[in-house]
Amino acid sequence: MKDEGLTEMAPLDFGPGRDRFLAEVLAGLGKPQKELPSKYFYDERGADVFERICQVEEYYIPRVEASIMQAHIGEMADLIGHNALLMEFGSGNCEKVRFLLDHLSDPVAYFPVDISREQLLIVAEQLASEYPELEVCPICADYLARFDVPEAKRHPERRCIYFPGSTFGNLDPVPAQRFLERVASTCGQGGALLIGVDLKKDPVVLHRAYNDRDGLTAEFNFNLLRRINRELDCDFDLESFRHYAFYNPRMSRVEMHLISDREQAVHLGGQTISFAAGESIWTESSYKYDLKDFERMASGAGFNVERVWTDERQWFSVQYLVCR
Ligand code: AVI
Repeated sequence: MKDEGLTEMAPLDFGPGRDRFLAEVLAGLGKPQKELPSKYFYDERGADVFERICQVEEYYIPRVEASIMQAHIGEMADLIGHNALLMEFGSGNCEKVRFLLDHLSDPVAYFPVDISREQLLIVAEQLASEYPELEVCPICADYLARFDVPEAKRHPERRCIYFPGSTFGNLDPVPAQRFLERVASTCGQGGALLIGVDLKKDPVVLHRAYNDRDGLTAEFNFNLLRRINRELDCDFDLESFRHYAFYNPRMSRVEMHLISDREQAVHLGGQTISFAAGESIWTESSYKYDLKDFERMASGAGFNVERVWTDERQWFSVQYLVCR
């Protein structure tokens, strides 16, 4: 629901339309191991369920990351410096960036980038009214795809890209490496990346985090099928799939799947897609890193890891990378 009194704000729109959504879903379901792109979780309902996941006790990421931010925000703001242009990838409800903005010295602009058009517009309008001195320019885009970054009205001292929440972990290794290279070219020499990176830990903790008692992660997973049914005229029977998430230690990732309970077929874009009983659709991976592996990747993309902050248990890290 839009807040009254806020002016209508037009995003720069590079977001995928229905045709691309359909093409990507068909391509994923046509593979021997069926898969769906996790970026499509975040329609309005998916974004809302994800916000609720962030409040459950088992899903430690937001809580631990917030504690690291609170403990070290002064140092982070000093490193980012005066007059920065802040861009956020996967800005969601923009909750986290407020804390950062409140501590930065006269940031020139904030560019939130998100694929969820509805949520992006609402929160960008709210932020613009809360920070009247700040240029807020929402960009609707899949941040893995190429898109043009506009110039800020005021000249920034540096571009800093903020990528919290371990969303980086949702990228497979090759796209993850390419993503870091793209970020390095977007922020330019001397520019920075402030990134949340989830770390390897006890698999039991990970299992609980992606199998919460309230069933919110399952609901989040199912919402992808619900969205495909609604937006692409498909006929998935949600009752006949099960949420299945587990930690794969060999690949250092949590895998999320939807398992078909029975042999069945669904119809999409004029095609019939068959499922065997027990067959899975792989919907998401969440990679967990150790500090050395991540540093190697960052360095290969042209970044120096300047600072790493972690919590006492070393469950999560926030890292400040500078582009060489
Ligand atoms: C957004 N991303 C970092 C979350 C994660 O932990 O991979 C998405 C999520 N999937 C299930 N729960 C949360």
